[in-house]
Amino acid sequence: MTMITPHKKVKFVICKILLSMVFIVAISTASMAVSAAPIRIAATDTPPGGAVLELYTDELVTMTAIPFRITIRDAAGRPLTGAKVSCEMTMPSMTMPENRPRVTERDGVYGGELVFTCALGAWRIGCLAEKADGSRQVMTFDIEKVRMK
Ligand SMILES: [Cu+2]
Repeated sequence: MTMITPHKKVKFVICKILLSMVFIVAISTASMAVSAAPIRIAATDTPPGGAVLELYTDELVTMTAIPFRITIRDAAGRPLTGAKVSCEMTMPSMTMPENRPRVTERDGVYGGELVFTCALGAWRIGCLAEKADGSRQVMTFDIEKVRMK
């Protein structure tokens, strides 16, 4: 018959405390990665708060996949869900190759990854949200500059 001596018991408890501390650190690190403040850009052609583009990066640099999310509100201020959203990235000052990031919806938030391919001027991200009932909402996000990586 084996007995847990008091000494072994203390070691076991310390081990459990250490393990839970590791878990807490791991969890807070993970949530920090998600909640790091994104770069937020409001659409220039919707009422205030109508559409916001969030870019999850510390700095806008070229040739880097940058996760993004777009939150859209309808005319009544409710989150627009169930729309098909498409986006096209252009540069107002020059002709660029087609650049259309894939956009998918998750819980009423539209997102994906985009890549800026040039640092020689401003970018414009034009998006269109289309509902099955035929309603459409155009959103334009202007980005002043992107740094060359
Ligand atoms: Cu360019």
